[in-house]
Amino acid sequence: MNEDVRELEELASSAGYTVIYEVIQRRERPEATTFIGRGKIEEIKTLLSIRPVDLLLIDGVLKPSQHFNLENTLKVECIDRVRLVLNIFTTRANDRESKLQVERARLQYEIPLLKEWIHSAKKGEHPGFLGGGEYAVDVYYDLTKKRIKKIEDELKSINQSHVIRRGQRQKRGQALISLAGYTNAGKSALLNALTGGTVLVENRMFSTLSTTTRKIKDIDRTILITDTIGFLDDLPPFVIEAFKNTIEEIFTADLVLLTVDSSESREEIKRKILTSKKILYPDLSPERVILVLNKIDIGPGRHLDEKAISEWIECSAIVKVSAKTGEGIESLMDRISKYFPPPHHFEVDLPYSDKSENFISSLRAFECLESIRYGPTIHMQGACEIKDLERIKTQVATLKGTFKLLGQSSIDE
Ligand SMILES: Nc1nc2c(ncn2[C@@H]2O[C@H](COP(=O)(O)OP(=O)(O)OP(=O)(O)O)[C@@H](O)[C@H]2O)c(=O)[nH]1
Ligand SMILES: [Mg+2]
Repeated sequence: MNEDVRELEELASSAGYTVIYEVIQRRERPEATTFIGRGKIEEIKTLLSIRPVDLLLIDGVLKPSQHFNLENTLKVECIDRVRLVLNIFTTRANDRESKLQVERARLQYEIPLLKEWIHSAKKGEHPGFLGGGEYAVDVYYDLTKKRIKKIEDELKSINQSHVIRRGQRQKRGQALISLAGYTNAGKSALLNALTGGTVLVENRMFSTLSTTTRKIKDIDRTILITDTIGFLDDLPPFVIEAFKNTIEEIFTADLVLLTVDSSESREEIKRKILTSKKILYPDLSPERVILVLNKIDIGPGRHLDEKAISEWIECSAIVKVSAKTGEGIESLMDRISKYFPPPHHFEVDLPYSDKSENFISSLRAFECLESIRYGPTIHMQGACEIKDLERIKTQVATLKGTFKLLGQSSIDE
């Protein structure tokens, strides 16, 4: 297999296509009108006459005019990298939100192509869309624009429910981790290893399109983890934009596990890390990222020099694991626990006063209050992060109350 087109072959097989033959062209930049140079076009024509194929896959992103000219010249359907990915997405979308996201991306992909059709139909270079002439393309173009608008409205309203859910999660003090990384890195396998779950894991690209959230096991605090769509090189911004709802889950998480397949060559690892970096940074700060080198049970991952990796990407930690064998999962759990220290539980008794009531309101506002009982004193139980402990203790002392840290020796103020 030629290394240069390996990824295209993987994408093709993920889309269910069988590759019959490969043609490699080496040139500085694509040919302006047909993407492929004239000589290669003749070579492909000959190949096609000997062994016709259903599709010609192009490892690149065609401009609408190149697409149009290439199909016209070769008389075979041409699919570029973006279209191929969109075809895979279409077969994988299985819930309302991902179906809408994929449809939006497909329509946005088609818009410039439609413009090209309109342009050439007007110049009389083309009989017109589906034989319906220039008018039919115009109508289809308008319908496409309207449909995109409708999809965007529906996606916005679905996103509202995500925003509400995130708000509720924060109120409950639940932390959220999201998995991010190149497609097929093992994100879903890692979710299963950390949660004991059984989400779909497959040796195919883009198995996961929609998000799934599960609770991390064996940690003394509710930490949720969300699986997300994988990344790929060379995807135009509109494809990433189409999956805005899903990608937003990554940016709003408290911590991101950036997962990398470390079983590949050093160059591939670097390329995939840099692609992920381009999508995630600078909207995500490196302190919120743990780089997880997965698949250390195969390939050179366990021997990778962390110093070299930190030259490619800044992050808060690098952990080597195998989601398959479980190796390193415990140290990843330790890292996660350190990142989210369990809340500190305390008991407070306060005398009755207006100032005490104000203090109780502030505890409520910060979601630190777990229970309250009005007796001879106001007796409360609560929990907070370590950073808030000192402030609460000082306020209780000012109010002439008593403060006791539960699970530790009592501290009377
Ligand atoms: N040897 C080995 N294989 C792994 C490991 N983790 C995942 N895999 C395999 O890698 C392939 C991809 O795993 P997934 O978990 O589906 O990857 P993903 O990142 O969720 O992929 P997409 O959802 O398609 O973006 C599957 O064949 C897994 O069995 C690992 O630690 N070691
Ligand atoms: Mg997956």
